[in-house]
Amino acid sequence: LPLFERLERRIVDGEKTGLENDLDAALQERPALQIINDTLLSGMKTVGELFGSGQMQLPFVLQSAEVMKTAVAYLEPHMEKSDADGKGRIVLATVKGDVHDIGKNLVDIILSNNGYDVVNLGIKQPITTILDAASEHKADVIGMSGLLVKSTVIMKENLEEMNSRGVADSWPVLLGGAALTRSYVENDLADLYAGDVRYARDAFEGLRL
Ligand code: B1M
Repeated sequence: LPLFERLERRIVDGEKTGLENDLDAALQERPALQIINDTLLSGMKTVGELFGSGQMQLPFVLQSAEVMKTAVAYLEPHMEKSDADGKGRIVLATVKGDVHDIGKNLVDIILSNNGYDVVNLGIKQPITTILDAASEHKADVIGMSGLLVKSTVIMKENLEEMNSRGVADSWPVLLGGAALTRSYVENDLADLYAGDVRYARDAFEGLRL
């Protein structure tokens, strides 16, 4: 297969052997971010489709995710970084009950490389931990990621909890993850919290917001 098709295939097949050589070759032709966005994410999309339609079993999805993570970690040092720092601090977490972290970690990389200070709490984080961290680190924004449909319910509960704690003036909220839609966030979630609640379709929209 040609290089970029082969790279995409590596994600789908969960094939790590020779990955770094292919990434080195790809870096000669395209910027790191473009490789992630156009090639690697396209492979993850296929994985999601195969899994969703029952053509791929969970252990293989896990292998694909591992290759994706290895590839992103390998490409990270090659990404463009802005010199500006101290633009603000975000506490970022995948919500309670949800283990998906590839998208969240991409958001971390994109924001960190563009001058934001990111406190990445990891996966399965209850709202109490998120709020404690936001206080402790004097965060400017709270970011929550979730990919499961049930995570959208958790986000709803989290916003209600935040509202009842009266923290709306302290933290605007950025929400993202494949289970969310813009209309769900804007129509069903935003009114639950007196502070600002925004939906980001991808890491770049997160950066812009
Ligand atoms: Co899971 N999984 N998974 N999974 N998995 C999905 C989400 C699913 C849609 C697959 C499917 O059925 N087609 C489905 C959810 C269905 C639903 O809820 N209705 C699903 C399921 C069912 C499950 C399990 C329940 C399976 C099981 O155990 N039977 C289980 C859940 C366990 C749990 O969480 N409690 C599970 C487990 C796993 C693995 C561990 C095997 C693995 C995750 C590994 C990891 O993350 N470390 C995995 C994977 C890889 C997927 C798919 C295939 C790919 C997800 C991914 O990494 N995409 C996924 C299919 C899909 O999403 N369509 C699927 C690439 C990533 C870059 O995209 O995270 O969306 P994403 O991030 C994007 C944007 O959404 C946005 O920016 C990123 C791009 O720039 N974004 C933000 C994300 N967070 C943001 C935050 C922001 C801003 C933007 O600001 C704060």
